[in-house]
Amino acid sequence: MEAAHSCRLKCLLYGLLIAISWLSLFLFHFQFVHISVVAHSYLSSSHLRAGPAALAVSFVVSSPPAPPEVHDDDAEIRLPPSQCEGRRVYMLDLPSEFNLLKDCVEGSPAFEDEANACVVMSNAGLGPALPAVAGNGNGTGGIIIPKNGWFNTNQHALEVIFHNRMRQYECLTDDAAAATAVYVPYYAGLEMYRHTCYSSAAVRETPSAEFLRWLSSRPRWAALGGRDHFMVTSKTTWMFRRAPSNDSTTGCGNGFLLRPESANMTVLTHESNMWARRDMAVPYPTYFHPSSAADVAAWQARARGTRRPWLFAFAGARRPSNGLVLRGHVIDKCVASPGRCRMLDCSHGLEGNTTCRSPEKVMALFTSSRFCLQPVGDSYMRRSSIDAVVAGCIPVFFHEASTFEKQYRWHEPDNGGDVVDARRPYSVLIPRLELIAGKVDIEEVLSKYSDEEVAAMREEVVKMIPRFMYKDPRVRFEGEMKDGFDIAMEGVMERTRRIRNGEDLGWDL
Ligand SMILES: *[C@@H]1O[C@H](CO)[C@@H](O)[C@H](O)[C@H]1NC(C)=O
Ligand SMILES: *[C@@H]1O[C@H](CO)[C@@H](O)[C@H](O)[C@H]1NC(C)=O
Ligand SMILES: *[C@@H]1O[C@H](CO)[C@@H](O)[C@H](O)[C@H]1NC(C)=O
Ligand SMILES: CC(=O)N[C@H]1CO[C@H](CO)[C@@H](O)[C@@H]1O
Repeated sequence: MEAAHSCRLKCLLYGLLIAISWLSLFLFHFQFVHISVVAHSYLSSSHLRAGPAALAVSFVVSSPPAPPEVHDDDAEIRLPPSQCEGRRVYMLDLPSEFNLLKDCVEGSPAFEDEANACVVMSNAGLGPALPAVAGNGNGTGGIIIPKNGWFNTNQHALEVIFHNRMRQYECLTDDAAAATAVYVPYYAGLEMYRHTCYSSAAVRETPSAEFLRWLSSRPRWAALGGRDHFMVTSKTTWMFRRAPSNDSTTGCGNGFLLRPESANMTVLTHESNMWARRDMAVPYPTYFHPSSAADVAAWQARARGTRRPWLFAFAGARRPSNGLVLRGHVIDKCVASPGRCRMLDCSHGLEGNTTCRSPEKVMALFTSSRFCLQPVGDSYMRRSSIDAVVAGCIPVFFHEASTFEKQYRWHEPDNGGDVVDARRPYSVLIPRLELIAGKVDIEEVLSKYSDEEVAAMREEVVKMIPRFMYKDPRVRFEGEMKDGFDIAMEGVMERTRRIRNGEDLGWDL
């Protein structure tokens, strides 16, 4: 990790520069949006000690994550042929040069450093298991982290978790021709970690471009030009939309989603561009990965019953950028209401302060608050919104593009539509411009909800928990319950069936 240390200061400075250059790169006519390398909800909410820049380095120094401990011996989990009609998936076998986890072997030096990607992606992508924690954040007992099913999961781990779930998918087939869809287990997000920024276009573009060239030369691709292929990337859409022709070394990300091969595939990301979609967003992984429906029900009961002394809460950092005055505003409001708002201030959290990387602290705060504020950060959607759902804390959004209706269209329980009210049954939308202009006040808006209304909204949130979490991919789940993976697969299969029927599907389904 020597390189990580020497890089730290430089990387921070570069980070600032890049944040600024991204602003100009992606200055949409619609809205400001600040997209930086640091696509982290709590600045460095993950347990990557030295922050995202160091993760990039750790991928270079000692390479990526373990081929998951899941085995594929599960004839018994396969459904009878009739139930797999129209749902069969062929999982591509990638040559080892495209396996980004191939050097992560348990016992290797890569496993010694807690901040290393191999550890981050351990337990089939769930990360290290969390020990049970008692207390409810307000010193009155209860449980913050139950003893089963909780992990320090990195927010960029979904491509690994998803791959492991696919290994257990009940309608896998070895017969490529018989498959409705083809799953491409390539980790485009992990690949990007190795050179997110600072490097030339060639360095950033070449690996994934080579992968796509290989992929589109497979015999199975030819049938539909890849339009029955799907893959998962653990990043926002913005990181994959850099013009591939741009050889500047100052930018970040790559042009993965702009390539013709990706344009044909169904690509899942964590945030799509609601004004010009090329992909489908699916929820970030949170810390809860249960192995039975009973675990989920027990946690839901806990989320319903917990005492919530705080009216609202916020976990995050101030941002230096002028574009993010909203952040500062939200923090000021919270600080100004000490009896009603509580926050995890991550402003000093980039180096050496673990406050914001602690799942215990985040869950303690969110399970003792009624509303959880989710102002725009590096991009519109924050992993924190998913943590809020799991904690039974009603999310408060400040921009339409942050809402589940606009982002998680498959997972959102009502399947959205295009109408966004100022008041939803399970979330609150406070338009940021009115807030910044001083026309509305957060505390005033939230205080107006009666206890009964809050309880009713919270009940909706609690009912959504299964859809917004991912089961433990290493075990066979006990009981019936659809999780984020199951919902995503239903969406992928439905979409692929329609494509195969000749429908010319865009992304605005
Ligand atoms: C994308 O799909 C179209 C329609 O099937 C096909 O003509 C085109 O060649 C495909 N693109 C690639 C890069 O395979
Ligand atoms: C190339 O990228 C840089 C930095 O991201 C940006 O400033 C510049 O405008 C881009 N040029 C083109 C032609 O897109
Ligand atoms: C960590 O951050 C918290 C909250 O901002 C602050 O109170 C604390 O002093 C910081 N600790 C260290 C060691 O920097
Ligand atoms: C330690 C602490 O923050 N205790 C608070 C728990 O909640 C009660 C009632 O809402 C407050 O009065 C305490 O100060």
